[in-house]
Amino acid sequence: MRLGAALGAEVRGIDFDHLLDPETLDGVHQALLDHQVLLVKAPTMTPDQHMALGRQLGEIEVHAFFPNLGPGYEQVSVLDSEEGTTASMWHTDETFLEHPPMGTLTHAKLLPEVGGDTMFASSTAAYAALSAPMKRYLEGLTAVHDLSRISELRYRFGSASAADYSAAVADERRHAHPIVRTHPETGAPGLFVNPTYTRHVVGLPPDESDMLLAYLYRHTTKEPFTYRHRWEEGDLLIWDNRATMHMVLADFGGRRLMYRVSVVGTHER
Ligand SMILES: O=C(O)CCC(=O)C(=O)O
Repeated sequence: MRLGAALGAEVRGIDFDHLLDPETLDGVHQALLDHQVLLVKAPTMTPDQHMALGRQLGEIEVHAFFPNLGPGYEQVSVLDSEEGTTASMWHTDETFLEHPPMGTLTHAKLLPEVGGDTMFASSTAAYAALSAPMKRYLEGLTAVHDLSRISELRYRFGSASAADYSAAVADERRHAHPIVRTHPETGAPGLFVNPTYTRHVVGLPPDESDMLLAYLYRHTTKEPFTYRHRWEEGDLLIWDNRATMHMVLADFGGRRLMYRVSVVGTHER
């Protein structure tokens, strides 16, 4: 069942007590390519089952900086609003890596009474809607994605020190990616920049780079390219990290606790 016009669909009939049989796995994989964000109702799914499902889609990673469930469960990251971990700015996961994850599976454990929805945007739908001259302009441009951008923003807003920011820059966790990337499986071109990690467009002066990136963010997050997920506890969302951006709406008060597993991406083009 489709959830949004541009992206999002619900998949039913997954039995978490068993590994997916090859036919069901192919179906889930194809649905992910077709719809970019999948909802699976998984109220009883355990962290072991969460990891097992991730492993059926590929190798699962230990996230670069999120805390995790600890020994034996390092690949299950914990996003707990009470620990200050709420990803409330548009991003594609870990794009500062040479090979960002191909997808992420996020499970809602505890939700606030109201709010805390997650927004998704389809970067392939956004690219398709650009004018031909803009598509030509973007061809061949690359942008640097840098983990230290988070510290820079925190520094600007007063929640990180200059020393923290400098240390993050010195860490050199960055990578340049084409602004338009071809999806390795569907062949669809998509915009591949995001305000959390993308620092600048290579070869452009700062004001041109800022202007271009600001335009691309505004364009990609236009309503027709988005899907808003209103979570229920036990929801599992699987997103294609090669074709989407997402952000949590920080419009909630109570605790919001999510477990997440990311699948390593190795087939970028
Ligand atoms: O908590 C969510 O809904 C999304 C989490 C997120 O942004 C992430 O896992 O990268």
